[in-house]
Amino acid sequence: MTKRFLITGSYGQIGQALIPAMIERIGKENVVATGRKKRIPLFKELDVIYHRLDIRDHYGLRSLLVEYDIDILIHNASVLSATGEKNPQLAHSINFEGFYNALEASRELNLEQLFAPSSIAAFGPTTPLVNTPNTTIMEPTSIYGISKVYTELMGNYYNKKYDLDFRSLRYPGVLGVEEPGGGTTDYAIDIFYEAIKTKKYTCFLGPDVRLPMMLMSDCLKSTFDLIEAPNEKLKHRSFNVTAMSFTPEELVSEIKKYIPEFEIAYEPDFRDGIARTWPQSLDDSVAREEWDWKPEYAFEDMVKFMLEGISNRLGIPYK
Ligand code: AKB
Repeated sequence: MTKRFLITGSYGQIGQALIPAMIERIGKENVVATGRKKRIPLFKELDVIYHRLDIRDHYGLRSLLVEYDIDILIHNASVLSATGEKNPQLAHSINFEGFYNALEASRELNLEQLFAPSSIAAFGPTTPLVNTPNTTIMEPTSIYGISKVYTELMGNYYNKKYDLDFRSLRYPGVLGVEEPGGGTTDYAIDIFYEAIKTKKYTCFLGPDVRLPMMLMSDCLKSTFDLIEAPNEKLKHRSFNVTAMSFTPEELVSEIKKYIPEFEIAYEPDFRDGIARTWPQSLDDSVAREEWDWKPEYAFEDMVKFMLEGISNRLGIPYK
C-alpha cells in the first residue's frame, strides 16, 4: 500500500527537487508539501497539496498530520549553517523547537516513520576530519551543527524510549540546479551559475577547503533508499553518506575544461571558518552495509551534469 507523506520545509533547495520526485514515485495524492512561505510557482505548476506551516506551530503540524492521515513525516525545515551564524536565535527556535514538535507529533500520532536530515555540520574541529567514521566525536561549533547533533540524539532517544522509527542522513553539500540559500556549501552551486552567466566568480571559501558533496539525484536516492530500508536491517539511526570530495580550486580547474576563460577570485569570509571545522571526506561504509547505499555520480560527471542543467535552466549555452 502506498504511504502518505508530509514534508516540512518543502520549498528549500532539497524540497524543490524532492517534491516532484515524490509525486512521480507515489502520486500527488500521497504528498503534502508544507512551508513557511506562500506556495511557490513550482508547487502551483505541480498542483501538489500545499499548506503554509510554521514548524514551531505544534497544533498546526498535528492537525495536518491527522487531516491527511500521514504515515511518514519528512522534516526538512531547518535554518542552515551560514544563516544560523547570522541569527542564532532564529536557528535555535526553528531547528530545536521545530524538530521537537516533529518528534512529539510523530510520537503522539504513532506515525510509521520520522525522517529528518542531519548534516556534515554535526561534526566539528575535534572530529577526525579525513574519512570521518559514522560513529566518532561530535562537538560542532556552529548553532546549525549543534541543532543537528540534537536532532540525532533526540531521534535516537525517541527510537529507544518510544519505539519511534526515526531515520537520518548526514547530508554533505548537495549540488543541483535548484538555487540554495543560507548554507556554506552553496558556493559549489553559485560557482556554476556565475561561470555560465558572467565567467567570473568570487569564492567565499579559500581555494583549499575540501568538503564532501553529492549530486541532488544521489541525495534523493539516499533519502528514498533509507526511508524504504527494512527496519530490522538498521543498527544505526543516523548515517554518513557521500559521493565525492573536492576543493574550490579542483572544481575551478574542472569547470575550466569546459569554460577556459572562467576566472576565480578568493575572498574567504566567516563561512570559510565554518567549513574548516567540517569533515573533508566521509566514511559511509555503515550506510553501504546496512541498506546498500551506493552513489551514482562521481566528480567529473557531476561537473558535466551541473553545467548542462544550469545552462538549460538559464537558457545560456556554456560552450
Ligand atoms: C550547509 O552548508 O549549511 C548545508 C549543509 C552542509 O548541511 N548545505
